[in-house]
Amino acid sequence: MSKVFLLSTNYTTEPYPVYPLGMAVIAGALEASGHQTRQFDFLVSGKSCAAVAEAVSEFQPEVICLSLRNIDNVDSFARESAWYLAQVRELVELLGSCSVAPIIVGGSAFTIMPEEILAYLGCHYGVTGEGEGLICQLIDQLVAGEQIPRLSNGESAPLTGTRIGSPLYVKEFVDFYLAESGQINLQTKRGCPHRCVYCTYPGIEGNRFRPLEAIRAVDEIAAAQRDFGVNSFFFVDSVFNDEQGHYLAFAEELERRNLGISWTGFFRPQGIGREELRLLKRSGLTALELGTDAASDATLAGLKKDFTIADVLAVNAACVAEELPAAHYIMFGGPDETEQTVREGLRNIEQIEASVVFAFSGLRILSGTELHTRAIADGVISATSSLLMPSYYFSPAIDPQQMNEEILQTFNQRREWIFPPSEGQKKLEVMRRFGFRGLLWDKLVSFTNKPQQGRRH
Ligand code: B12
Ligand code: SF4
Repeated sequence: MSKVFLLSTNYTTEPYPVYPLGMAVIAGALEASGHQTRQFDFLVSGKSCAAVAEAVSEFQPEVICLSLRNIDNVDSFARESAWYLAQVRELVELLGSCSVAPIIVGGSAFTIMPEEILAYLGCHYGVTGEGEGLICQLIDQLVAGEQIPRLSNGESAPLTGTRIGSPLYVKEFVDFYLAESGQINLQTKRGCPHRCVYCTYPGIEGNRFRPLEAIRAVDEIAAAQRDFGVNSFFFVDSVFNDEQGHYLAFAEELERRNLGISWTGFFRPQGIGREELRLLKRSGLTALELGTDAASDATLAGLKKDFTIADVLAVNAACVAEELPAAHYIMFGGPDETEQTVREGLRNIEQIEASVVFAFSGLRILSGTELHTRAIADGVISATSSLLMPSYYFSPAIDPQQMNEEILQTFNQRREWIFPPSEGQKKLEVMRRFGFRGLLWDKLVSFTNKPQQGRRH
């Protein structure tokens, strides 16, 4: 048995604070294999370096595990102002000053650019991908004085079913996130088989859907409800509505158990009709976040989305009919965007009824994606450019400034259309000050004026 200190380095509160689920899963695996853990959440501590130092000095760990969730906030207007790694490097230096324990870093952000991040942060070791299987073995080896590789892949074969770890929640953290965000998070499946050009998710989680057994997933929800009083969840699956229909089996089990919880998640806007939505609603679904991603058929094809605007409008109509608030996330300026597709896209958005639309300008280029290759081919960046600091892809066929002005002109006309992203953040902060908690964007949707929703104010 070894003493392992786990630190969640994430401190951003955009769009709201999110429970450090990656750290919780790693802690769960370590405890299950007999290690003694202490979890520390930098955000919950009030971003206090003194508290980190005190906790490490008091716990005297043999190994330190760092969980790295975000690099930056993927907003081209923010760029370096929302880059989180400098603060994390300071934390690594601090840990080195108060402990001799080796530091292992992992997490979704780490997995995107492991070599560069490991070098920048100055940690001893790094683990990419799913960490709960390998970490226990690595720690045993380290504590036994054996050599381990500087960088390891979490799993040679993706974990399935019962091998996917369960989170070990900490009461103090749950209370903090419930008070700040009104919900905590859970995962019902991993992976995504789609190949959208900009997306890192299949690289982080693998390109196959790997669901938890429905009974086990609902057991975890029931345990969080029983042990911590959680009644509202975000299911963090890359895509909740898998084509195989595991999500429906999960919803049926959730409905059968009648726990009275509410939940939301990320959906792909294709192939969900009113019947599916009715089942999901009975199981507690209160709102959908839709990965619409582009606003015209040409730019959807440019992102390799494999669905069309007609699919998006059909899913949206089903949401409106079932009175389920939906938010569409749409990025302008991606591959094959032209002045014409921007205008066409804005006209298409006007057809999306009774929903929130979050628009983004440019796409963050991340390692291992097809967009990275395309950005080099289109001359947006060079093959040797580092992606550690944010770089954004803008189609060479558009003028980004002119595009932003056009989006702004259209988006200014509706309070539920949000651009630039910082406007959304401001709206959420006002609502938070008024005591609202949860997703918050769903409060911007109204179903009472349905006939007017295609029109401008
Ligand atoms: C769901 C999700 C959201 C939801 C979260 C809802 C909620 N209540 O939790 C929402 C929409 C709110 C959101 C917001 C944001 N997100 Co987000 N999100 C995700 C997503 C899809 C899943 C994250 C998750 O919880 N996974 C489940 C847990 C269990 O997995 P995990 O944390 O990766 O941990 C595993 C491994 O990484 C590893 N591991 C983790 N820690 C450690 C530590 C050690 C030592 C080891 C060995 C291993 C290890 O083992 C764990 C178990 O296998 C990921 C993409 C993805 N598929 O990973 C993006 C992702 C994490 N998000 C990202 C970003 C940028 C953001 C935002 C900054 C965007 C914004 N401007 O709003 C915010 C920040 C939110 C915040 N406050 O931190 C990026 C981060 C990378 C980057 N580009 O910087 C990702 C990777 C997506 C992307 N664009 O590439 N997000
Ligand atoms: S954007 Fe969504 S559907 Fe496409 S690869 Fe990423 S997670 Fe899968």
